[in-house]
Amino acid sequence: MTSRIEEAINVLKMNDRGDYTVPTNRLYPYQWNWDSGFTALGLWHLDKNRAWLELASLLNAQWKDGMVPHIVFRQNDPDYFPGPGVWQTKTSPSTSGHSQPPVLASIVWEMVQMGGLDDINRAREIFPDLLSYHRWFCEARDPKKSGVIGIIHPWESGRDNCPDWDIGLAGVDVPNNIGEYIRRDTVHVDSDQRPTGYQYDRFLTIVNFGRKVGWNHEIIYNDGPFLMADPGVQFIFLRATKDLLEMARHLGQDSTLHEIEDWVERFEAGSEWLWNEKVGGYCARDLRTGKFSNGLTNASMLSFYAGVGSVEQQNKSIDNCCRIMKACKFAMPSWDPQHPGFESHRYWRGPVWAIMNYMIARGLSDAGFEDLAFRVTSDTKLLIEENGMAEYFDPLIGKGLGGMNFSWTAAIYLDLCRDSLIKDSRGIVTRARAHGFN
Ligand code: 9WN
Repeated sequence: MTSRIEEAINVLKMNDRGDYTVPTNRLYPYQWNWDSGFTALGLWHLDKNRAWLELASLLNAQWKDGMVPHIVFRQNDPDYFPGPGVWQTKTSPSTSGHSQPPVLASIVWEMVQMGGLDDINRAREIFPDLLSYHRWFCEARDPKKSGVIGIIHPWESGRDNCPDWDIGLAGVDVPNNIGEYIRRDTVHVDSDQRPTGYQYDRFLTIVNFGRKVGWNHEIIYNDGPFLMADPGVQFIFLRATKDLLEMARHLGQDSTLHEIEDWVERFEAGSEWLWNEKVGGYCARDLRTGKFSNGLTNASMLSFYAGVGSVEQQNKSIDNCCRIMKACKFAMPSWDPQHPGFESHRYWRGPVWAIMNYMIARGLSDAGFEDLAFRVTSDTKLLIEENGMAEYFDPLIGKGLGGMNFSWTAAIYLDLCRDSLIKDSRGIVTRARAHGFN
């Protein structure tokens, strides 16, 4: 029987497309932004060059204004909808028109901390690209300098159909002529594990708006159909900015320090706007109406990862974290299981995601909640060991859901097992070589 470690290595090899990795075959046949970030972390344990190549190929698709798009289309693949013909960004390579949670700087900093001189040199090469990516977020996603990032599409959150977006999506007017389109995702995965038709109509309406205004992000931010603050993107961005600052110091990028320090201060202060006292945690909020989403998610639990919150706020979040963990066999569900709208198997409305758990556990551990961090990490390992490299997992029964042979699940598993990878005298993972990594 192949071990889960061997299976994880094999999954990364199967999904390898040369200089980038697809999330999984057929369901997601392109390169996704935060998927590539986490995948690079897993690859780093197997083949450092290949890991840096993963990031370089993603940054190769960076827009002139600094945005790193959420999907890079290197060919037209009928297995995925909506493809390049719908987005029409007129970029080379062809991409989608908005971004995704900016985990890149945190991943790079992690690789530098684990690595040696070569990793420092690689990080130095891409540092300017990471800096301009963060600058883009500050300018295009917080033009009023409020310290709150606004996302213009639920896809930008990476948590596509979370109940967080229900209030924002309710305000999206779907034109009668939205037209017939054929979804491809439900050909590959059971429709009860995927977003609904109601949500897809609205997802496409927002994309159509972006296309019509030539992906001008000033217009999209001011007049687009959807603008919400997301604790996920807010906290991931804040943590990544702190990591970028550490990296800037480490690499001697002194001229950038003031600018990055200002961003840290601005987004730490702005995060307060997401605190929902009624719920006792950080929640999504509509930027135009100020209306809160009233449930907690796995993104709410990233406040520790970003290092925000007073002692009182932290205590309230921890109480909720413990309550939610008690209600589930496996931490951390993507929506509060004791709240209406929880669906244990539908995408971001209940299931557990290994990448979210990776960040949550880091944050809890950084804040000194080691026992809770341990629970999140050991649940992640157990889920994968019992169910394989699934895209996401049912928090009540553990069943693997969505796409199988999933790159970021494999990558997180390898990172969790980093101390048990058997290496040869040159430090190369023995099983990885058999799969063509070196
Ligand atoms: C839309 C690739 C991506 C992830 C997202 C996840 C899902 C796409 C989709 O798959 O989104 O971007 O078509 O469902 O929600 O987080 O990056 O794995």
